[in-house]
Amino acid sequence: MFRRLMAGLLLVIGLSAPALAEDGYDLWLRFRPLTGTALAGAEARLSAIATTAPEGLAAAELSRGLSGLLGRAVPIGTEGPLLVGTGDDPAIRALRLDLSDLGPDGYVIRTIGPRTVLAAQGGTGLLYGAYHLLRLAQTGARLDTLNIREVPRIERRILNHWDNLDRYVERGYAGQSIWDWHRLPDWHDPRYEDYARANASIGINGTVLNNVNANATILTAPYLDKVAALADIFRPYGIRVYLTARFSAPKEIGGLPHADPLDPAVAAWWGAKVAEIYARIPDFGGFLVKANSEGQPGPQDYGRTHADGANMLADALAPHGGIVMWRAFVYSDEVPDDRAKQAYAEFVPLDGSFRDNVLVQVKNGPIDFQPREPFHPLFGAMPKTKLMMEFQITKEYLGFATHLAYLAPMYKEALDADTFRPARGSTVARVADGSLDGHGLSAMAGVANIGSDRNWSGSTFDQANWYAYGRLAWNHGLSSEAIAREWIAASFSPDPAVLEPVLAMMLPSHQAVVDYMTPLGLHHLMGRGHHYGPGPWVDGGPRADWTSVYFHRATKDGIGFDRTRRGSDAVSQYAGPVADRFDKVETTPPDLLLWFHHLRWDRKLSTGRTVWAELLHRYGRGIAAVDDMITRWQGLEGRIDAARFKEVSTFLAIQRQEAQWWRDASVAYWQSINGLPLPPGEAPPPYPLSHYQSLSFPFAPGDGR
Ligand code: GCV
Repeated sequence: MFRRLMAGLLLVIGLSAPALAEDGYDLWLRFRPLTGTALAGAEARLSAIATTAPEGLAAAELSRGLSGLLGRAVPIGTEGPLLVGTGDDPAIRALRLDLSDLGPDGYVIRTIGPRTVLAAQGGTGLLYGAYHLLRLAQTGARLDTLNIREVPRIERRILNHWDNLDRYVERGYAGQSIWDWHRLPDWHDPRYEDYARANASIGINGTVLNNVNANATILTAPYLDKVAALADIFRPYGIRVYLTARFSAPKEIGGLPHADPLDPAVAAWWGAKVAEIYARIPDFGGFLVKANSEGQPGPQDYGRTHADGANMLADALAPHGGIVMWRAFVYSDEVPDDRAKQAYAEFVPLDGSFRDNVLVQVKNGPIDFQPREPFHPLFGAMPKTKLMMEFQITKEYLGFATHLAYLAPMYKEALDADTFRPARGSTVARVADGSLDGHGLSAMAGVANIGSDRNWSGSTFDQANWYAYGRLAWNHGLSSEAIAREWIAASFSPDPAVLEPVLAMMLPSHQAVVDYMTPLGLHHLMGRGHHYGPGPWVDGGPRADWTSVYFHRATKDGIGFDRTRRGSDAVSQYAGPVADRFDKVETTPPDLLLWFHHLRWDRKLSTGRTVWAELLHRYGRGIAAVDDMITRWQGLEGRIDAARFKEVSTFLAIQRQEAQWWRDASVAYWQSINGLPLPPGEAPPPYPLSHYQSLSFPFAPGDGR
C-alpha cells in the first residue's frame, strides 16, 4: 500500500514539476510518456494492474514504469486488463498456463482475450516479466498478440566490480566506486536501490562487490556488516552479493602462519569465516578468486594446484549453497614463450578435479580483453569442468568512456565461436551455458563499467554495454542489433528518425575502434600501465609480456606473433579444424591475421593489398567510421535532449582526435622499424615519432595500483 501511495504521489509531483533535463541517471528506465499508437496500445492493454499480491515488487515496478509511459497513475488493485500473479493466484490457476520448467527466474506473458497475463512461479520471475513487459511498451511493440515464454540460459548473471575499499575503481572510467563503504552500513545511498533496479531490469542477479585484486579487510566483521546492508537492499530485486576472497586472508586477518589450502587449520579458518558470512547474509553467493596471477597470492605459493585452492574454498561454501568462481586469468612468474598459452597449460591438466560448486572463470580471449581476440582455447578443452565466461564491460583497452564502442558484437563474436570440440556446433555459448557438457550450474561475469558519475557509466553510450551484457547473459541467442534497438528505443526514442541513425552508429563502432587501434589482429599496443593511447614502442620494464614489442614482434622485414605450428604453436590448443584454420594465412580471418602469423610487410593479402598497405587502409577506415558517426549524430540535433546531445558530440570529437592520434603514432612507429614509404594517398604523421613517445599521462584514470 505504501509503495502504491508513494508511486501515486511521486507521479503527481513529477507531473506538476518542470521536466527534468536528461542527465543519464535513469538509464534505459526513463519511461517518458508514449505517444500515438504505442500509447493507445498500452492504454488498451496495460492501464491497470490486477493482482492478489499488491505489495509485490513486480506490481510496483509495473505501476511505476507504466505510470511514466501513460502519463498518469496506473493503479494496482483487483481489477484491470493486466493480470499479474504466480501459480498460487486463483485467477492465474484458472487459466491453466503451463508454468512448469520456468524455474525461479522464468515467466510467461500472454494475451488472453482482452487481458494481458504475466505469470511466473514466484516473485523473481514476475519481476523479470514485469521489466520485459515494460520494455515491450517502451519500445512501441504490439501488445495485443503476446505469447512469450522466457527462461534464462545462464543461471548466475553476475557483475564483477573491480572496486577497492577506498572507492578507487581499477579500470574504472565513471568516477569513484558507488559503494560508500565508510558510511555503510548506516547510510543507504538511494543509488543502491536504483542500481538493483537497473540490474534486475536486464536480468543480472549477482554482484561481486570488490576488486579481484583483493583486500582481505572485506572479510572482517565490520565490513561484512556493510556487505550485509547492501545484500538486504539487493535481495528484493533477486540480486545476491558475492565477494572476492584474498587467498592469503587466513594469514592477513586470521592470525595463521600461512594459507596452505591443504592445512586443516586453514580450511577450518575458511569454514568459520564462511559461516560468519552466512549468519549475516543467508543467500550469500560465494567467492570470486584471482590467485597466483599478477602477484596475487594463491595455492601455488605452497606448491598446491589451482584445484587444491578452489576445492578448499568450495568445501567451506558447499554446506551453505555457495559457489567458487576461480579465475583462469593466470600467467607464469617466469615469462613464458607465449603468454597466450599459459592458462591452458595450467588448467587443462586439472579438468575433472574441481568440486561441483566450482566454476572456472575464463576471459573471452587468451590475453586480456584486447579490442579483438580469438576465443579462449580453454572453452574447447575442459569438458569436465564448469566454465564461465568473463567479459569486460568497462573499456580498459577500447578508449575508456569517451570512445563510442558498442560491445555486443564483440561479446557475440566470442559466444558464437565454434570450438569444434567434440564436433561442429560446439559453440563457446553452449560451453558457457553448460548445455554442451550437461553441467547444471552456469554463470557469466561482466567487469562493470559503473561508478558514481551521474550517468553511472561515464558516457551515455557506455550504458548500452552494461545493458547488452545483461541481455546476453540472459539470452546469448539475441542479436547485437536486437539489443541495440531495445536500448536505443528505451534510452532515446523508438522514433525511427532517431533509432535508425543511432543504430547505424552503434553496430560498426567496435570494428571502428579495432581498426584505428589494433587492426589485423595486433594486440596489447597501448600506453604502459594505464593503457591510454598508443604505445607500440613500449619495451623493457619488469616483464617482456607486459610490453608491446613482445606482442607485435615487428622487425624490418615483418610484423606479427607467429603462433602457428612453426611458431609458439598456440594454434594447437584449439581443436583440429580450428587449429588448421588459424595455422594458415589463407584461412585465418583477416581480423586475426597478425595474432597468429608473423608476415612480411610486403606480403600480398586476399584484399589485394600488402600487409603494410592493409594496415594503413584499416587505420583510415576506422577514422572514417568515426567521421560517419559524427555526421549521423549531428543530424540528430534537436531530436535528442540538449545535455546528452552535447556530451555525445563532445566525446565523438575526442574519439576522432584520438583515432587520428592512434593512427599517426602507430604509423610513425612502424615506419621507424620498416623504413617503408607510405602507400599512395596516405598522409604522413604530422609529428615525428619522438613527439608521440614523449606524451605522458601520469594521471590517466583507472590504472592498477
Ligand atoms: C584487476 C588486466 C588489467 C588489470 C586486471 C587484470 C585482471 O591485467 O589491466 O587491471 O586486474 O587484467 O583481470 O585480473
